[in-house]
Amino acid sequence: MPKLMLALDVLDRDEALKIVEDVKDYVDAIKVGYPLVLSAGLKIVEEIKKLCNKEVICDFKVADIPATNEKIAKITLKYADGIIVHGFVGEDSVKAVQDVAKELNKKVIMVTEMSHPGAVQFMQPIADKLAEMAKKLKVDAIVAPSTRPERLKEIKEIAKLPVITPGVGAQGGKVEDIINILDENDYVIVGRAIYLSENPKEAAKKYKEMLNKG
Ligand code: O7E
Repeated sequence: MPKLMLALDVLDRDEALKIVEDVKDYVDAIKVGYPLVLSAGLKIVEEIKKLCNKEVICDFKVADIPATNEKIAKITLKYADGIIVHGFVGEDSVKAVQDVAKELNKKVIMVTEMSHPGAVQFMQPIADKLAEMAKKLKVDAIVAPSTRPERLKEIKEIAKLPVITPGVGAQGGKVEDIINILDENDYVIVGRAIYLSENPKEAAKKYKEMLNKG
């Protein structure tokens, strides 16, 4: 059964912590990105971890030269359990982050093909190559889309690595369309369908149960 990762893209610290408190029994990991960190500061990661004792991943989709990637990774991984990087910038840029992560025993997760419609324009044509690179570099996991289950399957088969898959819920992806592709090392990311729900706790419970049934 795949795990559930909450994408906590709210803009207010107190709201974020309230949602974490509500859903902590049903989510396995929490992903924070620019919306929350630029609003509340990177220390929000520490606060979330203290509150729920779950893995917290920083989704900064790091995509710079190796020297700059290294700096970003050092600051981020002081707090977070893992960091998300782009692969299209090339092996050296990803390796720079991996070197930092290895020293700190943290995770590096690499994007292959994104979940939004525009990803077919430039990312899809190179996504298989990115999956091969992820395999070669032995990153800890890759990102591939729930909105295109056939691509999720193909990319997972190429990389043979754990997958973190966004697109379920607000972007139209459905648990039943991806559940058979995934295993217990994979994560399904759900954001708005939980945190914008009238009852985030019930929504998280519902997704957790759907993943368990699969
Ligand atoms: O659509 P939602 O609200 O369920 O949120 C999805 C989250 O996953 C959101 O934080 C978005 O930035 C992220 N995401 C995608 O939606 N598509 C992608 O291709 C990649 C990501 C992402 O998180 O990348 C790293 C895992």
